[in-house]
Parts: sequence; C-alpha cells; structure tokens
Amino acid sequence: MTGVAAAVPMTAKDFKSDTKPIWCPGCGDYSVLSSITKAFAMLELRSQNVAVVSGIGCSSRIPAYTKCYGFHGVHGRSLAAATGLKLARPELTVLVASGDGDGYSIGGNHFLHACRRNVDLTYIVMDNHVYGMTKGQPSPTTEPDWDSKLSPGGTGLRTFHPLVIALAAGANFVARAFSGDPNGTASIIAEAIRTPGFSFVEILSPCVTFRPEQREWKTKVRAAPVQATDDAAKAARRIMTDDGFNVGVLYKGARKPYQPDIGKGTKRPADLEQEFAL
Ligand SMILES: Cc1ncc(C[n+]2csc(CCOP(=O)(O)OP(=O)(O)O)c2C)c(N)n1
Ligand code: SF4
Repeated sequence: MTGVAAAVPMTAKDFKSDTKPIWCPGCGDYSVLSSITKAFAMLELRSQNVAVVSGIGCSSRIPAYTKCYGFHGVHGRSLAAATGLKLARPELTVLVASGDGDGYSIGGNHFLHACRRNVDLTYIVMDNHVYGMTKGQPSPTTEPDWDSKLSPGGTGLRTFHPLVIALAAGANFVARAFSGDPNGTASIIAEAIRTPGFSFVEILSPCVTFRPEQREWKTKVRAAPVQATDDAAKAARRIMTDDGFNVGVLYKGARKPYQPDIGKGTKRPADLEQEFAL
C-alpha cells in the first residue's frame, strides 16, 4: 500500500451542480445536460479538468448546471472565450454550449473561424430553430414558412446549413444528435471530445414552448444509414441531400489541432507595449 487512495471515477451525477434547471417542463435541453454529464463520466474525466463555456440563451444555461469550471459569457461570444481558455490552458477539456441564435446569428462569424482554426474544442449547439429565451423570434435555422406572431407568413428566408458550413470552414469532426436519445447523444459527445481538433455536434433539441410541433422530431430521427467518412466532400454531399434527421457521426477528419507554443517564447503584454512605445 502506498497510502495514496486511487481516484474514484466520477459518475454522471457527480458532474451535475446543485442548481436546479429552470427550463420549461419537456424542454430538450434537460436531456442534453444529462448527455453531457454522461459523456464526461464515460471518458473518466475529473471536474477540475473540465470547463464548460457558453453564451446567452436557454441552452447557454448549461454551465450553471454542471459541476466543472464554467463561463456563462456574452451572447454569441462563447467560442471566442473558449478559444482563449483552451490556448492558455491546453490541459483542460473545454466544451462549448450554444443555441442556434447564439451560435449562428450573432456568433456566426466566430463559428466560421473556430472551424478554420481547429483548436481542440467540442462545440455543441442545441438547435430548436428558434430564439427560445427571448420568446420565439426566428433564428437562422428556422424554416422559411414558419408562421408565428413575430414572423407572420414566415420569413421567407433560406435556412443556414450549419453542418455543411462547418465542413467547408474546416471543422475536424461533424455530427448530428437528438436530445430524445440521451445515451446516443452522450456517445457522440464523448467521441467528439476524444477526437482532437474542433468538433462540432448539432443537437436537435425541441423548444416545446415556442415550437411545440418539434415534439414530433422523435418520430422523424433515424440513425444515419452510412458510417462516418473522412472525405469532407462526400460528407457535405450526404448532409446536403438528407432531410436533416440523420443522426450520428457524419465526418471525422485528421487535421492537426492548432496549439501555438505559449510557453517561454511568448512575450508579456508589458514587454510588447514597450516595443511599440513612441
Ligand atoms: C448582445 C445581445 N443581443 C441580444 C441579446 C438577447 N438574446 C438573449 S438570448 C437570445 C437568443 C437565444 O436564442 P438561442 O441561442 O437559439 O437559444 P435558446 O434560448 O433557443 O436556447 C437573444 C437574442 C443579448 N442577450 N445580448
Ligand atoms: S423557451 Fe424553449 S428552449 Fe427555452 S426553456 Fe422553454 S422550451 Fe426550452
């Protein structure tokens, strides 16, 4: 006996905080929270080595409900904060949680460049095709003919296609999951975390309050009929031609993550200031 107790693996429950979620009853985000904590437990992570970063929205409440380091940031800026954190503390597992409004409207530009940079982050977007927190405005993934008080007759606008855009911009891992399958979603999140580089997981997560018809998603989703490919063009073609309900890992690449050396060679801000002093 060495006298050093072996670390007891953490369970999914250990990763849940004591803060009670205030989502509407039936919201898909409850299951996504369970999937995240299950994935952490599956990977035998420890909460002191994990950070969950978000922006603003119902979905972005996730960090408060997990027992890890957390940052509930500014609307649309979760990826900027997470990128800085991961570069400064590469030993941390960094999971970024967002919604379709947060991630694709105000945060759309950060999404493109996060894919391009390929920093080792896992980015999950709880997509409910609506702004839930601010009471039902259409988002970039809202169907053009979705009729609502705030969009009478529908917006008529073409929808944003996040998975294909992620592929084109350089994401190294692309998957789709459904909140109604918490175990399947947990496995996908775990694989996303395990895969080096920028991993993007679109999670169909119904907003039962503003899009009650999304309860029907459970009858529409199915496992993707083919295995993940490492050919981005093939993956893009498949995703462009499916109906948005094929679930699973769709693309897995082998791009080297971006991790600059921020060790000894890095200048301190004060030294840089001196160099540029007039
Ligand atoms: C800079 C800024 N602009 C707008 C808002 C208002 N706002 C808060 S959440 C939100 C949209 C949330 O929608 P989504 O990201 O889809 O998340 P959901 O609530 O559906 O999970 C908006 C527009 C804000 N908080 N900050
Ligand atoms: S408004 Fe929609 S997304 Fe927000 S908690 Fe309620 S059901 Fe969930």
